[in-house]
Amino acid sequence: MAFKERVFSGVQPTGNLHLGNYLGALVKFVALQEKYDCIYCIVDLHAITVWQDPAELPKATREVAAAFIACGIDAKRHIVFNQSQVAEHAELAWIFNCVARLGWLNRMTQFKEKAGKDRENASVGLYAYPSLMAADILVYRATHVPVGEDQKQHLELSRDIAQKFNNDFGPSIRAHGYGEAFFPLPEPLIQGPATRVMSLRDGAKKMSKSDASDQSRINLTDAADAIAHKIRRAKTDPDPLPGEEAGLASRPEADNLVGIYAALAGRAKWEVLKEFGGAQFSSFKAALVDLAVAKLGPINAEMKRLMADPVHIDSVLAQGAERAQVIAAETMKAVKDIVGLVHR
Ligand code: AQP
Repeated sequence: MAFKERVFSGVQPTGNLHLGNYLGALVKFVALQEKYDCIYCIVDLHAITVWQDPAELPKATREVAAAFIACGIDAKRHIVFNQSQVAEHAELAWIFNCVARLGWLNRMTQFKEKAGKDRENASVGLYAYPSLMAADILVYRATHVPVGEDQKQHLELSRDIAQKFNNDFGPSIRAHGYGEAFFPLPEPLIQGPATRVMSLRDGAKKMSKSDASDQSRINLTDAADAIAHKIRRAKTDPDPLPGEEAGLASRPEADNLVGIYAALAGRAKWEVLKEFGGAQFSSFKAALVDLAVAKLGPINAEMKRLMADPVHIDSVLAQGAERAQVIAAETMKAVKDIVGLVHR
């Protein structure tokens, strides 16, 4: 069965939105608006799988909404909302908890990383996170999901859940006239530059909101002088930049900075190296500061302007939630028919 093409993706309101989120997700979200119907969600139910200060969470939620809009997402043509306003996400996640297998969730590397050594003390929500993510996507029967490299494994699990639901309930899906398969198998959209932006302090670690060192990331809320300071202090090695991409192979920090430059400039890494091959990091970093400030400065200013009017942001989220819920409610009705749950 051919499914209507639709994009879904989410960002957690866990504070410190950074350059990795921008290049790995937001830039792609904006580009996809031209070709697809898009639903972009601030996944606050995911955020609370680890402790969030209730006094900070609303601000972090509005900050992601402001970043979406400031980067160029059109909340009128597409849908922008926060997850907890559409209860169907949690409802479908429960059904998916009953479809997904323990063995599948046991293999998820993000849980292992986030739970760390104190696994017994991690929340059940953190463990079941991938079921909720599958529900986020599939409650809209979305076909394409733009994400960074780190989310690839979760997306594969979403496909496994969709496939198992379609198989387990196949006769019921057909009996209710929903065709051969009810859920599409969502495709990850991971291609493009900067699918994995690394920490400025350690080229082996991804840039992350939860890194204890603020120097490890460029936040979208950083002012120009903070951006300059962080790039100048970014870890590098003593050699000049190579003239060709192969020369970056065992130099993760250099590779990361060249990758960031290329992604911000909309150029390929080899083109950047053609220009900067042989240069010292001091002059390359100066050029990177200029480029990063030119690209992120206007976004930062627009986010500030939007954040000054939380009532407006809340109304954008409420309108988005209303439109999202129409689609989600229709899916849940069908899912209840298919599973055999009596409903109104
Ligand atoms: N370093 C990164 N490079 C490229 N893409 C990235 N993404 C995150 N980090 C990088 C992508 O950003 C989107 C939103 O991510 P998220 O907020 O939902 O969760 P996350 O992946 O857990 O982000 P963080 O920064 O790593 O948060 P913490 O530290 O809380 O775990 C996703 O599409 C993600 O791929």
